Amino acid sequence: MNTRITELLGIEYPVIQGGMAWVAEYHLAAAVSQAGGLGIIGAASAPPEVVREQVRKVKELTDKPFGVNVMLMNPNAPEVAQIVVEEGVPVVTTGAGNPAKFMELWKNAGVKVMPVVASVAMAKMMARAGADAVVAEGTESGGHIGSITTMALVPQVADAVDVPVVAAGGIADGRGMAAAFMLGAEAVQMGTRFVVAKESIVHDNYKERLIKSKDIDSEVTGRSTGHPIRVVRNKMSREYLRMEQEGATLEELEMLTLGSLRKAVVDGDVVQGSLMAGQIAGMITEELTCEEIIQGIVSDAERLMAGRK
Ligand code: TUI
Repeated sequence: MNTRITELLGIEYPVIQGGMAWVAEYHLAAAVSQAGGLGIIGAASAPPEVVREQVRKVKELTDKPFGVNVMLMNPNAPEVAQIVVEEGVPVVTTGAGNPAKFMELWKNAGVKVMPVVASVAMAKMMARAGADAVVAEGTESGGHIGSITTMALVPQVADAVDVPVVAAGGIADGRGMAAAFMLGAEAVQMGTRFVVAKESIVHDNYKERLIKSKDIDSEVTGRSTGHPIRVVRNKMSREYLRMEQEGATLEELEMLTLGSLRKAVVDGDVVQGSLMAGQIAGMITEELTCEEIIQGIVSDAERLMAGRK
């Protein structure tokens, strides 16, 4: 399973953990990196100094490569971008926007940059701007999503750029990983699978809700606002969709969701909290360690790709 991505990042297995808001903190990132994948701290909307602390804690737990995801809708993104350089973070992924204005800073510092993209146009733009790889994220993913499926997006991105492509969205096992490789990807990024990892600090109520969820329990809120968010359906998502249909203002909708991800992740409020998760949640049936998840997916994918059942 050596690919241009394992070479680029200096990791053992082509498995990357998504930079999920609230979820992707240092315990999870360190466990994924220790297990041979690439663990990622999700900076999301955290204060910049909290991100610095998180980075330092990962370094205490592992000597292996890790990354930080810079969420570009965060007004503090410029400070986070700078901290990444100051702390010598080896890899950056970006989400929910165009990281062009930070490319020079990161490239000059030797940071490997992998923007998350949801379209061919964005992938091309990022490759031209000097990205080392792109993460092509399909609409099956949890959280903030684009509109193209992983099945359609990954091969079109792979055809359009020369840099290696990481597939994300709807992948949680060896079959998904093998399929992604057939589509032209050289690594996979998984988020939802790692939400339910043993080392994930996510509240047990949230993990249990994902384990119980079925394929059709996935819902997208916020399509009308231009910021679609995929979640597992609950009272909160129903209320949001009702308000959206009734023409609520952006402000009213934001009031409803303010702090809702924290409510779900930290407080375990699966009724009023925002249960961000991908469409693959229905396939997750147990809580495993990051090492078990990575070993399982890689050995299953290798076996399938060798043509054995
Ligand atoms: O970023 C994500 N997923 C996220 S971020 C997040 S935190 C959040 N919480 C509430 C509201 C908004 C965000 C939760 N989940 N995935 C990566 C991703 N990036 N998916 C799609 C995109 C994307 C979209 C548009 C990347 C670039 C882009 O370009 C627009 C432009 O600026 O040209």
